[in-house]
Amino acid sequence: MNLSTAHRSSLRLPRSFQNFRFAASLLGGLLLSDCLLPNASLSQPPTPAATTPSATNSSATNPVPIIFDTDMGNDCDDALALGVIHALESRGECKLLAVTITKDHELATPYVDCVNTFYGRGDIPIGVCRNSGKTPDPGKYNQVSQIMDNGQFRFPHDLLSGNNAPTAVEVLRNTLANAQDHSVVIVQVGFSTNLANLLQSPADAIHPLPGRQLVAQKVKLVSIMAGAFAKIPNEKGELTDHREYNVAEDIASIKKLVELCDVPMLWSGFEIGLNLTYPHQSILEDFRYTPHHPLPEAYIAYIPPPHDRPTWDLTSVLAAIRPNRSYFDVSQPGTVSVSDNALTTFAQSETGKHRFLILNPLTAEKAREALVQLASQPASR
Ligand SMILES: [Ca+2]
Ligand SMILES: [Ca+2]
Repeated sequence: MNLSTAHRSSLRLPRSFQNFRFAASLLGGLLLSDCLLPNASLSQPPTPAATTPSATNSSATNPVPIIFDTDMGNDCDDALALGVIHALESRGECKLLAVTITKDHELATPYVDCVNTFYGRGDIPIGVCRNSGKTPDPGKYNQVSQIMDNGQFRFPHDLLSGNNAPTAVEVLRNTLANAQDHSVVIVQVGFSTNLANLLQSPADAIHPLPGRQLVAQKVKLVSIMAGAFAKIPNEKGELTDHREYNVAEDIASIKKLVELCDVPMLWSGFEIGLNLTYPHQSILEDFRYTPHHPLPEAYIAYIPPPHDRPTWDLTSVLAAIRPNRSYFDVSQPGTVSVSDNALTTFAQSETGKHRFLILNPLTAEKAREALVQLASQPASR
């Protein structure tokens, strides 16, 4: 696949591949066993998430402060992931401080504001990355924000265009400046453009520290959906190295992120969400508490049921906010490196700040059902 065409929408699985996956599942969970062996040869077994020192602790009295950095509009998992964050905030488990966007199209902002407003949090700051040239197409579902019923927006919002939004770096620096030290979890589920720009930002009137030091002081964990840490079946079912979309779209920026980010990073590779699909029955059945809902309408606009979309971005949210619930296993520590052709490689080391998620067949269904219940949880403050 040409990198320039490695768009999430082009990753819609052909029928032959879906049949392969179905056959594989019948053959005793091939995808969950044989295909999920990490590239890295681990000299020690993976550790359950519950014992991960880089994991954040959450409790009802101490919600995790979170920044969500997303390429909203390129795939519907970003929309579901934002819904999961709101559900967890309603449960007192996190607090969404800001959303920053790496999709360079003006309609991503109004859609995010629609979702935030739907959940009763329409004033959450939203920052954008204008003129980056990263996926400047409108995408398949951000137009949901533009739907009118009887002359009114179906999904109320007051940020009408990303052209009027502050830059992501401004929003990120402001948000971190006002946060407690070593408290913030950044969940990055799109390209690394915004975080690379933040890490390279100079001291300014917002905060006297340059970006790299500001992140080191304020951020506790970066939970990132990017890369691949297992071989991925191609359309013929052959296991291959995978150039993951979020990496391939901005290789220079993810290299900068890896180089300059001094805080722990938890990676959800392509194989996690691929093998933990969101059941389309939930899209059809679980959102009926309201006539219109911005999540299923986005999902259906992206790929209508019956299609079980991978949960890529949702997994990075769940693992970050509920680290002690053993939804996933976690690798030993090490360091991820990114090649010039968008491949990610993990090298285990005791001093490494990176870990990656490992899907455990014994807990995968628990993780899937948690994501379904959270994504479809009725909105409440
Ligand atoms: Ca708003
Ligand atoms: Ca995404």
